[in-house]
Amino acid sequence: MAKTALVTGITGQDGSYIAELLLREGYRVVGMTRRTSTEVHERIEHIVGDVEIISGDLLDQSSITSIVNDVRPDEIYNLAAQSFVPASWSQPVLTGEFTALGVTRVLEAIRHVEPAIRFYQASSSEMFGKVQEVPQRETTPFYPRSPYGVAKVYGHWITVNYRESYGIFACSGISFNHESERRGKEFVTRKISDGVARIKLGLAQELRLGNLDAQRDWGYAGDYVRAMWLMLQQERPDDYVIATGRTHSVRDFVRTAFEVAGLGSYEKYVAVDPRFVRPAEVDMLVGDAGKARAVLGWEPEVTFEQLVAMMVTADLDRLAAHRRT
Ligand code: NAP
Ligand code: F7E
Repeated sequence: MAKTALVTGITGQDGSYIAELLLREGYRVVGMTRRTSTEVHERIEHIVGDVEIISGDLLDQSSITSIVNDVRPDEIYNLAAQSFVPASWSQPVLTGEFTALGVTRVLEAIRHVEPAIRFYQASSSEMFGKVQEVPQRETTPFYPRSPYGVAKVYGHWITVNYRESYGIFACSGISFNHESERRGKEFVTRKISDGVARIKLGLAQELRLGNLDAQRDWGYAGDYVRAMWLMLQQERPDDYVIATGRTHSVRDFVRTAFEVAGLGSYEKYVAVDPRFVRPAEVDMLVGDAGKARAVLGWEPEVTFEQLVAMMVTADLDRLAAHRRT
């Protein structure tokens, strides 16, 4: 019999990729979405006929419990969150409600409805924040630097706690930044690929950014969702770092993106704008995914250079097509 998976955050970047993977694996895929006055599900438009969409909200325990009760999933991928770090300073309480307590609500639904359901929690390298060790691995102590990072630390430990308290098959995937042409335009990589494409097509003259010296371990979202799925196929639940093991600065990303577009040096187009500088920064992240490699057999396939090229090309194609219509 086909397995059933419930995906919270199916309309987000990762939700769309995991839904595609699960459909390929023959799953019945159910996505939880929150009610909005306009139904824009851009990232899953191409598979909307193949997945079931149910309305529910991470803020609302009863909606989550009834969805779990009705759907009876074998696996739950908890990808929904307030995921934009700067918004966590302007909306810290809401971020805690979604990104921290939302995890407990899903785990409570599992505990009450069917404790055999397998659970994936989307934890984050933002938990390492002011890093205590280089590279960061599963045992590296956390030192979050934003309300988002703090909320994710809670989500991580409540996942571990429900595994240890109730024997739930609950896994925490500590993912480092992963990107794609479906990344939200407020995140730096997509802001750069979109901005570069606009400059190339004469739709913009400059690109305003914050801290160009921050370093991140950037991978491709399509590779990362494979690791999430693999975690729930193991004999035992555990926590894994998912990363490429290579780090680059925002400046490297900018430079490569301008080169891909054939615009030459970025310096005459990029302005540093203090509005995009954060109250507390995560200066450098680089992960050690040795455990995922050894236990899950997981390897990232897309390199940094391929990722930048993929994103810039996609934005150039999209904007050029839009201009023709
Ligand atoms: P994303 O594109 O921002 O998607 C977030 C999803 O959460 C959207 O589908 C959003 O729905 C949904 N959501 C937000 N609040 C909700 C609520 N109250 N109830 C129900 N759904 C809600 O994020 P992503 O990049 O795909 O990331 C997926 C998960 O991985 C997140 O938990 C993120 O924090 C975590 N993570 C991401 C990265 C990364 O680099 N991408 C790295 C580590 C961890 P709407 O469409 O309605 O807004
Ligand atoms: O920033 C710097 C900024 O917003 C990356 C989320 O998916 O990954 C993501 O969080 C870096 C930071 O991602 C701009 O200061 C410079 O150092 O793309 P970002 P993030 O904050 O690392 C983690 C793993 C998650 O879990 C999160 O959910 O880029 N930066 N100039 C800028 N950042 C933005 N957004 N905009 C700028 O103009």
